[in-house]
Order: sequence, then structure tokens, then C-alpha cells
Amino acid sequence: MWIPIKPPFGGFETDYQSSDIVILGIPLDLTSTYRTGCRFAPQKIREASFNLETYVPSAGKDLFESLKIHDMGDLFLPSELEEAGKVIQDAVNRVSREGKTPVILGGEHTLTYFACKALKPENIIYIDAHADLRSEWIGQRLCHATVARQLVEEMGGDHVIFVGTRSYSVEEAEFIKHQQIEILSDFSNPKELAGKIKGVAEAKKVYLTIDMDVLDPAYAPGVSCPEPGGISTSQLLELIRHLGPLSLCGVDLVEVCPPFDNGCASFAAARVLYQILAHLL
Ligand SMILES: [Mn+2]
Repeated sequence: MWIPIKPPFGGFETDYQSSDIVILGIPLDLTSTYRTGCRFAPQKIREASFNLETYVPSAGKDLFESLKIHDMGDLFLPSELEEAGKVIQDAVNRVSREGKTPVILGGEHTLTYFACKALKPENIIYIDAHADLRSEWIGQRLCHATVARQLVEEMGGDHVIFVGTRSYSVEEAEFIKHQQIEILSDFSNPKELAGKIKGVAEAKKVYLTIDMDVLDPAYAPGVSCPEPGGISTSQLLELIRHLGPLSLCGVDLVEVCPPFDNGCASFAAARVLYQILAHLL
């Protein structure tokens, strides 16, 4: 069941049938062990998007003219993770089966697992400050701190490309070494970095997930788990600009936490999504 939200993301109002890209608000917020509140992010990101220019100069595109975007609103989720996961998987599956590219507004990072279960990508580009590679976290096998581990165990370490990762435990460091996982975190030349990512993600079905905590807390303090020492919003936008062409089967943007956000994180999130829409979709 969808809760309709007005105004829709970016003010884009293509009807569902005619749309190519579908925005899905997925306010999953069940496994956080620190700050909760990312359930409010889809609405805050919509609000920010509505107040940003839809013309993207670096692409020479106005999103209103170049894309057919429909916003489903927010998915109503049960309060138990497994049940919520099924609802997410079904929703993403339906949109994809009907030939549309899902763009998800999270919610916590755990939703990536369910979206990927539905979409079955060949490669995942995992942009996040944290590795999320713990085998379990405070008794939870599947949560925001273990989601990448679950993906790697199902897909293989060479199918998940870690970008911007700068925070992990000893256990995760050993797993990274053992699985020969490559971490790409040098943003000094975003164009070169984009080339390296594309070199790995040549597949026909690529999923892109962005945890907004990849940004330094100076640029996005309102996230669930801020991690100092990150990149700037401009560096992330520049990376996305050079990342195309990619065969994206789905995108998510997660972990914005509005109760701790002064607007920086939600506006950055909306701009990052516009950049993805203009350059990659
Ligand atoms: Mn993270």
C-alpha cells in the first residue's frame, strides 16, 4: 500500500503508465542502533527537491523535459523486518517488471538487500563511509551494519564495488582481505575514480546505492551514523557526472536522518539524485 505524498519528488507528475523512472519512498527504519529517524527522509528529500532547479547545467538537461518520472509516494511497511522486506521486494519487483527504473528514497541501508533481491543486479556500486560487512551486529544478521556482508555472501566479493569506504572493524578488514574486495576511496580525481568503477561495473545490470554518510559530516551532518573524514558534496557530484554511461537497473539513496538534519543532508540528497537522473538515467 502506498501513502501518496504531495508535492511529488521534484514536482514530477508523469502518470505511472507513461513513466520510465519511478520514485519509491521506502521509509524503512527498524534496525538502527544509534540515531533513528530516517523514516522521515523520503518526505524531507522531496521537500528539498521541490526547492532546487531541475535544470542540470553539467548535463545540459532539464529533468522536466528530458525524463518521465512518477512518484509512488511512501510504501506502508509492517513493523517486522522480514515482513517489511517482502513488501519492499514485491514493490521493487513490480516496478521493474513493468519496464521502469526504480529510484528509492530511503530509509535505512538494509533496504538495499531487499531491492537487490528483487532486481538481481550483476554488480552493485556501494558508496558509503562504512563497509557494512559485519557478519552480525548486536544479534542481528541482517541490519544496516551487515547489509553489504549479506550481498557479498550471495553475489561474491568481486560483484560489489565499495566506494568511499573509510570505516570498518578488524573483523571486516580481515573479511575484505580474505575476499579480495577492492575498496576505491581516492576521490582526489573523481574522473579517474569513475573510470576505475566503470572498469569493474561493465555489467548489463548495475545497481547504485548511496549512503549519504559518505559525505563528510560538515556537508551532511544529518545522517544516522556520521563518520568524520569524508568527501565533499562537489566530489560526489563530480564522480556521478563521470560515471556514465552505466546500465542501471535501480538506484537507492539512504540514511538521511531528518531529526538531526538542518537541511544540508536532505538538500544534498536531492541534488545527488538530480545528478543521477541527469547523467545516468
Ligand atoms: Mn554508512
